[in-house]
Amino acid sequence: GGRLRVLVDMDGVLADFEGGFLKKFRATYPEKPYIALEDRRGFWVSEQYGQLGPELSEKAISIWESKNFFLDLDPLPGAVEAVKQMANLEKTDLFICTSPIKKYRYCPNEKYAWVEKHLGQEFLEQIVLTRDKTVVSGDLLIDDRPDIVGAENSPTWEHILFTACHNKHLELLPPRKRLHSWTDDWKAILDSKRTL
Ligand code: BVP
Ligand code: MG
Repeated sequence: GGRLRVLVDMDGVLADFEGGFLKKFRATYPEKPYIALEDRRGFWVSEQYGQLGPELSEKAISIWESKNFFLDLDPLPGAVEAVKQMANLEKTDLFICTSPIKKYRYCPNEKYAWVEKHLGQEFLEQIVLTRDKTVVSGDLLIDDRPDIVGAENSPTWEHILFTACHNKHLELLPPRKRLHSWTDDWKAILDSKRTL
């Protein structure tokens, strides 16, 4: 068989976007209501905060548009170790495939800085920044967003839904699969895509 190409998302898969958001939202707006991670539903934080109060969508957005938001995100448990292991597997090419926000002052730069800080300089070669993951080719895409669509109607990858607070209640239609966390058997998912 040839090489297996695995695309791994960053926010919600390697970096704790939801936890980092909630921590900074509460510190910045201590008087405002917030949504506990247990109560998160739907991919868009901004939409659920908008339902809480009319000004809360904008306030939520201001958090991830701020300097150091993306850089300060903690790695999710086991993520750094898993990605390093994956990158070292034989016949495996790992790419970090991540969508920056459109407010580009800090986010793209900080995503590179985060990868260098937590994974090492050699992983800067593996970064793919795109707002449309369907045009990136790969065998697998590990991503916490349930609905990944774009210009390409038939992406080459199989999407593995990485479990997050906002998607854990969704029931997936077969044959869709989940990776429940980085302690789940990601090697078996990779091996299931390898050819003889
Ligand atoms: O850059 C992150 C934050 C942004 O979407 C990107 C998710 O990237 P992937 O993990 O899919 O690669 N983002 C933006 C909003 C609202 C914008 Br208005 C949001 O509610 N949640 C969110 O993650
Ligand atoms: Mg994500």
